[in-house]
Amino acid sequence: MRDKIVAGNWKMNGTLEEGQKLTSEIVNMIKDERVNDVKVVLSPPFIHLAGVKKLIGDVNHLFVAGQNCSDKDSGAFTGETSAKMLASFGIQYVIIGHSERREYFNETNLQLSEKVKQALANGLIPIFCCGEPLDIREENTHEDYVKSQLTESLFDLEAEDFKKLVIAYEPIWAIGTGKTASSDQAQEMHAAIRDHIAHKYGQELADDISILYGGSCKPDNAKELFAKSDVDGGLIGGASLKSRDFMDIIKSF
Ligand code: 3PY
Repeated sequence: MRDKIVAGNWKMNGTLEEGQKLTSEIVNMIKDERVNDVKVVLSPPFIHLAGVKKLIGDVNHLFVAGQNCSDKDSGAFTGETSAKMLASFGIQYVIIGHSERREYFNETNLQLSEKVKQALANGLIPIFCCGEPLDIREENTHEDYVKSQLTESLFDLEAEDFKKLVIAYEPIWAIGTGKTASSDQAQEMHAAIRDHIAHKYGQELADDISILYGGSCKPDNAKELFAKSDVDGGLIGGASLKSRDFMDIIKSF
């Protein structure tokens, strides 16, 4: 049985007060409302991580993720945060390779491979993002594009490491644009990703990997997306900043 996961990517949003308010609201809703078997991950900016972790305490279902980690272990890398530091704060997940990191910070598949290894070596679960830009989708080469992202960043891992990963498929043309991939488009890509993993690591392992959909996932489309057999949850952008919307997405399973 694969984990069902809904992860809120706050991106660079929220003052101290706003971050605390949002976290407290989510904690209270999770305590009060039925959440089935969903793992809920909050991924605030680095500066909020310790505070969010503290507010969450040991509430069931709730986990915390970094939005990034360094590809280096430690040293003179001003502004960077290592996987080891995240782990030392009790953080459980880390988002790696979000398209905004790839586009605005020029992160390459090779560098992301190092980040994944840093995360795994420090006991963090990487949420590895992949996805194609609009021109690649229009050329109809999106499957090959996403498969290469996975091959180049992840396929040198041993099976026992690979099976710890969570994959997030986020078509770039659907991020922050209000456009969502249809549930059929999402299912098609998730199945292709799972198939690609199965070719390398075997069907049994591939069947155990959670693949999340990201890109304008909202309360009104989450149910249809999550109903698809290869969609195991979502990586949620804007809608994760509103506690009611985020909860409604979580409860779409
Ligand atoms: C979005 O839905 O906008 C995201 O980028 C989630 O990571």
